[in-house]
Amino acid sequence: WGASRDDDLLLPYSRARARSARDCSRVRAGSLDHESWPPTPATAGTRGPSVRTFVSHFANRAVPGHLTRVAEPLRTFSVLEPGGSGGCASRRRATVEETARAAGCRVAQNGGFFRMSTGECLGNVVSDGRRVSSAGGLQNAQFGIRRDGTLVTGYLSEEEVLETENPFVQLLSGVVWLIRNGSVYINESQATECDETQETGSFSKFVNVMSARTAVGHDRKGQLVLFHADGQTEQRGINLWEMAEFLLKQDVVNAINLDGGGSATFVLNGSLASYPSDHCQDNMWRCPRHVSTVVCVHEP
Ligand code: M6P
Repeated sequence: WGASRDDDLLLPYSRARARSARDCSRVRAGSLDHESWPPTPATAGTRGPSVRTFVSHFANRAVPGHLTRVAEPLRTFSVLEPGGSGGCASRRRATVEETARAAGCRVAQNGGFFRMSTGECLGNVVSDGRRVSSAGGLQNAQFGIRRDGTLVTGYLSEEEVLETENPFVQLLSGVVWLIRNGSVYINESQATECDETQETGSFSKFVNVMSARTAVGHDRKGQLVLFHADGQTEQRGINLWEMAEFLLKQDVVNAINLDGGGSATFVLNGSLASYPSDHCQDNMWRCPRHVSTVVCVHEP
């Protein structure tokens, strides 16, 4: 997006100011709407991630995917830069397999949005305590973990992202806060989020089109939840409403939509375990896209 956007800052942010649809101004200071879920004490015998493979029906279409729950996300969940540390600064793009193998992830999926043309990481990225990309207060759905294990979902001003008392140790940005406090929050997201972070088309198309999808959130037990569904934009897969309904049935309380389409990739123990829709150079085959950040579940 254009650099001139930086000039129309809301300083200081005033809640009284009506926000227009597709508001892509940046909010530096103050407090934006988000939900905080207190850390759940580790239970004895908690093991690694539980991965469920599904083929579920969405309006009579059979769609395959995975649902992963992580009991101790503070110790076992990381947001990774593409190809490892320094990847955002150098606008690197890597397959999820490359990034996940190097980091020893048991489960990994593609994460945040990026500029397809430049590889630029979009939005906030805090990876193992290092802040490597900034949304600058752009209103898009965020998901993060604070140092004490608090799970945070929703909108954050720049000031809130930089807070030092209980800082974010992991943070990434999506587009559309799918579920807020147990209710679908798509209409509200569509009215208030910046849609320049996605390149699928109009905001309405982005929400409603059938495609491969991924999401991150947490359930009522405080477990981190990763969702992935295979698809192909306009041909196979699910829309954001269907993903949100599925997650609600899985007891998910807060969740945000991450990058989908040809970027949607699920990797289990370093190997591709999804059917990506991106085409290889030879159009007959499908290849996992070189993407930006990765969400990774690893050993403590
Ligand atoms: C490009 C190619 C295709 C891909 C299409 C849609 O044309 O990369 O292989 O299928 O984009 O990609 P997406 O679903 O991510 O928008």
